[in-house]
Amino acid sequence: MTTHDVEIAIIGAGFSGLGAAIKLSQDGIDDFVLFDRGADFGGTWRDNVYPGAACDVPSHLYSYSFALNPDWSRSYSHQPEIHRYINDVADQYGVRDKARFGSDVTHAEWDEAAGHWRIDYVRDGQKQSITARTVVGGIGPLCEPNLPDIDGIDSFQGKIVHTSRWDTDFDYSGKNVAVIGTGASAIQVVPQLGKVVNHMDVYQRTAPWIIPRNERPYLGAEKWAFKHVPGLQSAIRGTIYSGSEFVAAGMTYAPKALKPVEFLSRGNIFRGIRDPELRKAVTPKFAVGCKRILKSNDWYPTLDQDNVELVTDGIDRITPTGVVTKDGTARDVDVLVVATGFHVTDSPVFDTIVGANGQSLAQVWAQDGMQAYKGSFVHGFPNLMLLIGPSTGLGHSSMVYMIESQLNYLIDYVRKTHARGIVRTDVKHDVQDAYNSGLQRTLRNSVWVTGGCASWYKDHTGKITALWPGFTFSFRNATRSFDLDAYETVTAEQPAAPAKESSEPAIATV
Ligand code: N01
Repeated sequence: MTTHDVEIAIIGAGFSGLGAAIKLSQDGIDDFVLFDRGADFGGTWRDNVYPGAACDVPSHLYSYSFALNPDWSRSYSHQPEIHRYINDVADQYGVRDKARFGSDVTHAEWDEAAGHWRIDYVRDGQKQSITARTVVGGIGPLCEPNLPDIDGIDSFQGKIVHTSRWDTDFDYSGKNVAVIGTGASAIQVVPQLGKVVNHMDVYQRTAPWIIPRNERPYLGAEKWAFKHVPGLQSAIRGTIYSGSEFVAAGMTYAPKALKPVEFLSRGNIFRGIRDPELRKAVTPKFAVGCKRILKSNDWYPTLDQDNVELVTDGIDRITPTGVVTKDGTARDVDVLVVATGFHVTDSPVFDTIVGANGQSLAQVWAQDGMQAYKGSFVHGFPNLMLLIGPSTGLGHSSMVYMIESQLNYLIDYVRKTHARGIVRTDVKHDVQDAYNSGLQRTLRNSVWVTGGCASWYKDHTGKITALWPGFTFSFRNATRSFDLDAYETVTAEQPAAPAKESSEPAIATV
């Protein structure tokens, strides 16, 4: 009989880790802890505090189905409100005392002899360890900042800041600033900086497609209705969800159907920029949808401001005082804002999770790329379930929907393994391979493969392994129940105490 300190250890207190904690406690599982290096719940919505940080999925869809929020103040929520919402939900469901904040998990390794995971973490400068039968990885793909490998970047003597590690104490007003990157983070921070800085150079490597953002504050009457009219919020949510699924179909099966999105974006450029040369410079050269479609009303007008210069010549190197482009032009600045995204398919976290044969996720994925079964389980890593793992990302809809789908799978995994006394679960290699081959077949004609762009959706093999192709309700169906047949299982000699088993999914709504 093996022992362990806790039944389940959750790593990460963002939307996915918190969702796991809530669903486990609702299902009567109390023997779990949740680790996070931060000070409260929120994950990426706690860490990304740059000015203008906001969600580009409408508020009513970007929330848990089991904790709808009638108090959203705007049609698209901004970071402080989402961060507050996540913490309110944690309190509402009484799971805050399960969290060990300020705990940086440095290593997690499966101990075959003991039949559990050993998790090492640092808290208050002290190294500590805990063992758990199951690990739930709610680490999130957008947590490890990607610092660009640009010659001389370490020599820069001014202020350097990554968007996801924003220094809120620093005064940016009146400064000369360079921003590297024109992705989702940059298009939000640049318009805010443009209001206060003396001058700003925006270094664009690839122009993104950007459509208008129909954001507005909700009227008092609307908020009253969200609260008091039964079903209204769910109906709005369902409408937004269904509209997004059409975009999914276009991206996956018929990229030409996305032409109207391109027209919207071209209109956005035309309205926002007067100079024909600048219009040309910001017009993308790849198929719309291949990279994330961005939403902004103030990005183009900001680039058109007199104190802003769009630089497209390509960065050659960074010097102690500024940036030199490939044409030899040097532009000195006080501040370097690095808006260059995250390590998604090459996260350093992958080095720290070690499976049954002593190999880390990074080592296992080095060969054939980032792969899991249903974005959740990886062969050779028993009793480890990833939330928002490989092939679960979206370019068009709410990740919270995908997370809730995986929470169904998690709860059914826990119920079935407990009911049968199963102590070790490892997805079959051939099942995982077949699943991923199927995904790659679905992706063949998608815009992400045919659209002519480089994106963080691809891993080092060139395959799209960060995205879920197709409709999200297919993923919901695939994760509705835990398919034990896909797994090699080991049962304890003494079956564990029976837990309730049900054919009903834990959550089922949009
Ligand atoms: O990062 P990105 P992000 N030299 O990887 C450029 C989510 N998010 O932080 O396109 C010069 O998209 C790079 O250029 P290129 C959302 O899922 C959501 O902006 O590779 N430039 C690109 O322009 C999003 O997709 C919200 O040629 C370099 C930029 O840096 C994800 O987070 C808000 C470079 C990186 O763009 C990441 O967004 C914010 C180099 N060496 C973020 N390296 C919502 O609204 C990179 N770049 C929900």
